[in-house]
This record gives sequence, C-alpha cells and structure tokens, in this order.
Amino acid sequence: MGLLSFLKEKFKKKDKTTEQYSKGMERSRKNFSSKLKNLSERYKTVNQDYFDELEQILIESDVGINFALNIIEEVLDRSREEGITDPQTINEILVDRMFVGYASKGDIQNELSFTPGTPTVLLVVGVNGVGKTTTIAKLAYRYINQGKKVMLVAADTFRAGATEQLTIWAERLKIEIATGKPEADPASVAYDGVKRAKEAGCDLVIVDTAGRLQTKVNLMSELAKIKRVIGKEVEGAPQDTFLIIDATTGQNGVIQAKAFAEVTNLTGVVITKMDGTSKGGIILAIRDELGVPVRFIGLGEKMEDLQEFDLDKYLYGLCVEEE
Ligand SMILES: Nc1nc2c(ncn2[C@@H]2O[C@H](COP(=O)(O)OP(=O)(O)O)[C@@H](O)[C@H]2O)c(=O)[nH]1
Ligand SMILES: [Mg+2]
Repeated sequence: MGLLSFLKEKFKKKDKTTEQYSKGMERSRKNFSSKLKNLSERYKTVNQDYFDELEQILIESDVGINFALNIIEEVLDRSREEGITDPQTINEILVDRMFVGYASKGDIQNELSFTPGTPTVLLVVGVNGVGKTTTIAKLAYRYINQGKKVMLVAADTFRAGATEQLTIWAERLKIEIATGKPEADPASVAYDGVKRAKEAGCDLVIVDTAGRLQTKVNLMSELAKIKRVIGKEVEGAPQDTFLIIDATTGQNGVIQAKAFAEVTNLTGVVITKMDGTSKGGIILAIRDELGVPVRFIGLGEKMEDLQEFDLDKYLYGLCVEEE
C-alpha cells in the first residue's frame, strides 16, 4: 500500500489536530492535489510529458527546484524499473518519495526538551513581519498548557513597538516578561532576562531577537554575543534556536533560511501562515536545502493555531483531497 492510501485510512476519522491541518492547508491542497488529480485524469499512461507536468506542479508548490528534480528522477527510475505506466500509481509513488525526502534528512524531534532545575532557553530569530512575536506567544501558550513556567524576554530593542507587542502577549498569557530600554544592548537584556528566569525557577525562557538581515556580519556577532552571555548564565543555553519563516514568502523564505543558517546554528524552523498560502511545499524545500527540521507550523492567527509539525498530517493536508 502506498503512503497516500495509508494516510487516507489513517485519518479517516480526523482528530482535532488533523482537522486543523486540513483546514489550515486547504489552499495548498487545492493547488497541489487537484492539479495532481487533474493530471492523472488527462493521461491514460505516463510519458515524458507527464513527468514534465508533474515536475511543474511540484515546482509551483514551492518544494524547490532541487527537490523537484530529484524526486521526479526517483519516480521516473521506479516507473522504468517496474514498468509502471499508470498515472495514479505514479502519483502514489511521488507522495512516497516526498515523505522519504523529508524523513531521510534525520531525526524528527519537535517538542522542546526540559531538564529539571535548568531553564530551557529558546532563542527566536527571523526577519520583520514573519510572525515572530505571534509564534513566541503561541509557543508560550503551548508550554504553559503543559504545566511549564514560561517567561518571555524582549531582546528586540531595535524595533519600536517590539517590546510593547510582546508585553501585551505576556499580559494576556499572565506570564513574566523581561524588557530593556529602547536601543539597549540586546545581549544585556537577554542576559538579565535569563538570569531572572533562572532565579524564578522557570522551565522555559523564550528570547525574542531583532534578527536584522541587512548585514550578516552584524547579525552574526549580535547573535553570537547573545548566545555567549546566555551560556554564561545557564550552561548549555540556548538549547534551541528557532528561525521563523513566513510560508507566504515562498522561495524568498528559503533564501532567508539559508542566510540565517550561515550566521547561527539553527535547531529548528517554524513555518507561519501556512493557512495563507497555496504553496505549502516550502516545508520540503527548507528541509531539503538546510537539513533543519520544521518543528512547528502556524495555521492561523490565534494562540491555539500552532501545531507540532507532523509529516503524515502535513502530507495528508497537502495531498489528500477531501471526499
Ligand atoms: N494567518 C496567519 N497569520 C499569522 C500567523 N502567524 C502570524 N500571523 C500574522 O502575521 C502578522 C505579523 O505577525 P508578528 O508576530 O507581529 O510578526 P513579527 O514582526 O515577525 O513579530 C500578524 O498580523 C499576525 O497575526 C499564522 O500562522 N497565520
Ligand atoms: Mg515582533
């Protein structure tokens, strides 16, 4: 049985999170799976034109050129080896290969790790407008619900309003926030915040950063400094650095990801605004080109609209048409 049939069976009765994936990925699904279906209906048997069109569909869903070319080659090889000419079966193999393409890049461990007595420090980076602040609030909400004591640190002292925005979320979530004066050194704000969180016995500290990309050298030294001072206060911290990417920016998001990966050691990516794009393939592109796992995805603007990334649910959301 191919993955596609497996997913249909697995999610026959949808739970709440699968429901959210399905709903949030509706636009991507309409774009991708209906094109696949349409293609398989137009051809009786596959030929070179079929594969060309298939490749085009992949590229249009933003999986990245490399990924698309590799996958098509794999599918083509298998179709030749096994003499498969049925379009439907070819599409099944395609989805199988998409799964393997993601999964083969390494372990999948989404949730943050916690060690009793030591706060987990999560550094959040990303350019303006991608949904950084919202994602921080969503992550805080998630871990508060898991019984963790969470604190926020507003180390984006560069952008006017960034601190205020995060403060509003902290009030809404009823948690502590550490802030600094406008234009204060982000590293000193981060240091003070992490120190305070440690003293308060927090389990999780989420640090918002300015993440300006204008000059890589500055960004690199700023992030390195923040990491250094945090590490002085809590050994091994920051344990995680998440890059936030806006799915609606398409291949531009992949370019951002590459730039950030060059200046700092990313342990995860969060893709936001999946609900606002028809090109949900960006997750495969990011994984393919950076190897970094996508750990959470944003499927809406509300606090609850953050889901742990799940490859099955994602591919279900992208590929399986609603009955
Ligand atoms: N639809 C949708 N909107 C989102 C999502 N995440 C963030 N946003 C919206 O994107 C806009 C920018 O978010 P913000 O957190 O301020 O971005 P920041 O500048 O990176 O901190 C806001 O209007 C958010 O409500 C998401 O997953 N889905
Ligand atoms: Mg912000």
